[in-house]
This record gives sequence, structure tokens and C-alpha cells, in this order.
Amino acid sequence: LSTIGQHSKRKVAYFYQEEASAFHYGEGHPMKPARLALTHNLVFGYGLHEKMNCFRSRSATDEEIAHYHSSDYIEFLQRVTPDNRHLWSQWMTRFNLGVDDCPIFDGVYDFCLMYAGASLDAARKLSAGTSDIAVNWSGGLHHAKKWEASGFCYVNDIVLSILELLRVHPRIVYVDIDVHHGDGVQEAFYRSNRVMTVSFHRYDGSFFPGTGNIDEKGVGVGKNYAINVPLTESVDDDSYAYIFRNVMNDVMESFRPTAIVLQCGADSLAKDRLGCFNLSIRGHGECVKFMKNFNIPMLVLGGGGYTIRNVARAWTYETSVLVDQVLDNDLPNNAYMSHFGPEYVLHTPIKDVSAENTNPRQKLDYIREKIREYLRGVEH
Ligand code: ZL4
Ligand code: CA
Ligand code: ZN
Repeated sequence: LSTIGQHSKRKVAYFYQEEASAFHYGEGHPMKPARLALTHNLVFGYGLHEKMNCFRSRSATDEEIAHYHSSDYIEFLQRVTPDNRHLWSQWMTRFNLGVDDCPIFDGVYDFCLMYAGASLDAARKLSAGTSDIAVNWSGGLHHAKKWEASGFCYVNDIVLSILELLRVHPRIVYVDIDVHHGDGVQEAFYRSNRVMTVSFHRYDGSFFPGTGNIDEKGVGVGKNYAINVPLTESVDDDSYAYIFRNVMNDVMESFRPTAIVLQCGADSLAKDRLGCFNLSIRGHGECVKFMKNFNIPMLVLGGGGYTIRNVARAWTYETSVLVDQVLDNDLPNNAYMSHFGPEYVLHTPIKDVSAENTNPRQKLDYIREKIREYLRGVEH
């Protein structure tokens, strides 16, 4: 009986390629692949690897990348290096590389192949039916477009993984809790009624990437299959849980997906270097717990997250949620212990107690009602 319903233990597969954490976007760039090593070390330090099947993921192939991206963009990504970039300036403009957000760093394409390979391995574990949940914290780069880089993202591992899952799953829900709008994934499936994209994000008309208004709802047969939840700064645990639970219950009930893809961008945490929300690590993890309880195959990915000690804390806590383990608040001894001082605990108080939530219940209810209206247009 203990294995029935939402109390059942799920088979969890974990994917990671150590080399991915060694890349550098460049001096001062907020995206730090080293956060992946911090996370992996904490996950293993807590012994969570004993509760999952852990795999060293492979790099994706050029052919796999071409399932979504255009061949001239891929060819450019393969060839450009920090040393020969002066020969490519026209192409850099065309593909949106070389500017500060998407620099050409050493091995940039190898980095793409690593995070995309891990997401594809994870997706295949689910489509083969050999795991219930598959995790890749190095993935979740939701801004990359078919023919261009955007917002620290070069290759869209999420779109590639969803295409893989669509081979066996009739309907997939994509859920994005990164503080930024999941524009690249929304764009890829804007005309599809087999993938419903749902993004929660900061929206104020200028915050990157500038899209994600509640009125963006899909077109053609995809009309009503793109859902946007625009929020403003300092949203707290209670308000976020309120809108997340209500919207996701309505989405799951009307769309009835057969698989979930969850992007867990950790820049929606309080005290993030780029974000401005006020979520605790538990508040962020509640979303993971909530989606897990729907008990259907789930692909769990990383995303943004720029205060890297808290990124590692959040993704470690979320891994524990997926495998149903309770963690000691004292961090285990690990190679990166110095990053976690002076408290050396998992649930450090990160919430800004003086920040005023700018999302009153009335505004959240308006968003919820508008989304319910769209969902009435979804075929049962
Ligand atoms: C930086 O300090 O809003 C890049 C980017 C590099 C180092 C040295 C260069 C200094 C903040 C950001 C100048 C940097 C100017 N360095 C960057 C409109 C912008 C044009 C570029 O979490 N400048 C663009 C992208 C966002 C913009 C957010 C989130 C990804 C994800 C999924 C992507 N771009 C203004 C900024 C720095 C930098 C400091 C930066 N870039 C902050 N926000 C952006 O959703 C992974
Ligand atoms: Ca988002
Ligand atoms: Zn982000």
C-alpha cells in the first residue's frame, strides 16, 4: 500500500558530465558553469547518488543538434573560436554571438554538446520507460532559438528533449520557474497543441527577454496552448505557491499531459544576482514537489541561477525531494565547503524580510481567471 499514489517512490535517473563545469563564459559574466560542480558535490556528499541511477552523460552529436537548429548556425558554432572570431564578425551579428550575453569562449560548442547530450540522455531514459524521473542540472537553457543564441543560451536542449519525448508521448507540459520568460521553448511550440508551455517569470515591459505577456497564448492549432504568468518583483513563497498550484492544477486537469518537462531555473530565488523574486529554497522546491505528485514521467532540468552557493543548495534540495529523502540541514563535508560559509547549512535564510511583495492576491486572481478562460479553449 505504501507504494500507491503520491507516496510511491519513483525510479530516478541522474545525468552529469563533469567536464561541463570547467567552462568559463569570461571575466565577470554571471553564468558560471562551476555551479554544476558545487551542486554535484553536494548531491553526492549527502549520499543521494545511492538513491538514484547515476550516469555519466555523453555529448550530443551534430546530427542531434540539427533536429532543431539550422545547419548554418550549427556550422558557425562549430567553427568559431576566441582566436578566429575576427574572421566571423558578420556571422556573429547574424547569430547574436560575441556580444556580452553570449560570448565566444574556449570550447563553447563542446559545452553545448555536453549539456544537450545530458538532456537527451535523460529524455531517452523516460521515453524508453526505464525511469520515472530523469534529472540534468546542466540543462534548461531556454532562450536559444533555431537560428541564434540568446541570453547565455546557444543550443536549446529543452526543445531537443521535448522533440525526443514527442516520439512516444502524445501531450507534454513544459513548466518553467526560471525568473526569465522561457521564450525559446514557447517559440518552438507556439503552433503546437501537443506541447503546452507554461512560464512563470518577471514581466515589466523591459526585463529580459521582454516577452511573456499574459496575452501571448499560442496561434493556429496552438492557440491556448502557451500560458504565461507575468509577475513583478519580490514575489514571496506564499504568493508564488498560490499562483503556481492553482495554475498548474488547472493546466493538468484540462490538458492531461502524459509527461512533464520542468525547468528549475534558480534565479527565482531570493538574493539572486540577476533575479528579483523573494523565494526561499523550500518555496522553490515546493514547485518540484507539486509537479512530482502528479505521478507521470518527468524530465527535470536546471536553468538560470547566479548566486551559485544558493543554486547548489536549491538543486541539491530538489534532488532530495525527487528521491524522497530528508536531508540534514548541516551540509556534508565536500570539496567546495568554503563556498557555503559562514553558516554551512542547506536552508540558510535568504529571504529579504524588508522587501514588499508587489503581487497582491487580487492581481494573482486576475491572472488565474484569465488563464482559466484560455484553458476552456483546450480540447479534452
Ligand atoms: C553580463 O558583467 O538584459 C555579461 C550580462 C558579461 C561581464 C563584462 C561585460 C559588461 C549582466 C549581464 C557589460 C555587460 C552588459 N559581463 C550586458 C540587454 C542586455 C545587453 C547585454 O537565466 N548587457 C541584454 C540576459 C540579460 C540583457 C539574461 C538569462 C538566462 C536565463 C537562462 C539571460 N540580457 C543588457 C546586459 C557582465 C554581465 C552582467 C546580464 N545580461 C544580466 N541580464 C542579462 O534565463 C540561463
Ligand atoms: Ca520562467
Ligand atoms: Zn533566468
